[in-house]
Amino acid sequence: MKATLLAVGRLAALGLIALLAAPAVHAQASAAATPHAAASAPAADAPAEMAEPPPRQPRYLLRGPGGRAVTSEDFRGKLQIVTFGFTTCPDVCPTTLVELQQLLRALGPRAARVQAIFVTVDPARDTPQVLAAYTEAFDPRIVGLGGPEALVQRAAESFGVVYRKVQEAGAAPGAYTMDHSAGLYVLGPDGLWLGRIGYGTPVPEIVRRVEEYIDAAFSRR
Ligand SMILES: [Cu+2]
Repeated sequence: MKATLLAVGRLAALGLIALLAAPAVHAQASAAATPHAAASAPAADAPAEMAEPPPRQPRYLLRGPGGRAVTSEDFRGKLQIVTFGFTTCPDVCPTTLVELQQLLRALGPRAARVQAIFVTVDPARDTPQVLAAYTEAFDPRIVGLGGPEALVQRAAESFGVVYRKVQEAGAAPGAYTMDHSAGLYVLGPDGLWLGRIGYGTPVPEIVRRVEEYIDAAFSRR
């Protein structure tokens, strides 16, 4: 075991040396281009990370079941697990909602600590009734929120979520689909941003992360 680790260590060291040596060779070949490449290489990761800066406190005012107004303040004291999508989404949204369903089941009684929220980015078609029927089919504890387009747009911006209508030329007015940011956005019981769980995260990992958030938020109460 130790010998293996040592061997791996040596290999890693050799790899590191090779990496360190490589830019030197480049520097000799093209002195002008290398400082540029060296400067942009570490920075290349940064903009991707910064593309969706986590807002400190996402806020929304939307329409919930029955058309009543629902705001980000209404779930104070609970962890909010929010996802954006639309009910006629062929794959990403149904997958995400099945994950929410499995998360709520796995949490058992601790599910009372969280509020799962599905925000439609297609409020024209996803009326409160359509939304309620959709979310209830996965788990009655998932609340569907929508509302006038302007409010949905503002809510999405608040979370750093982007979406757009995709319609083929010549298609009927109602024949369109939506592109949208996927994943679960987690807010603490104080409404502050806690993190994002990326789309495709295995359910056990989602459960583990949410349990960590619950522990951190409620252990000292
Ligand atoms: Cu979707």
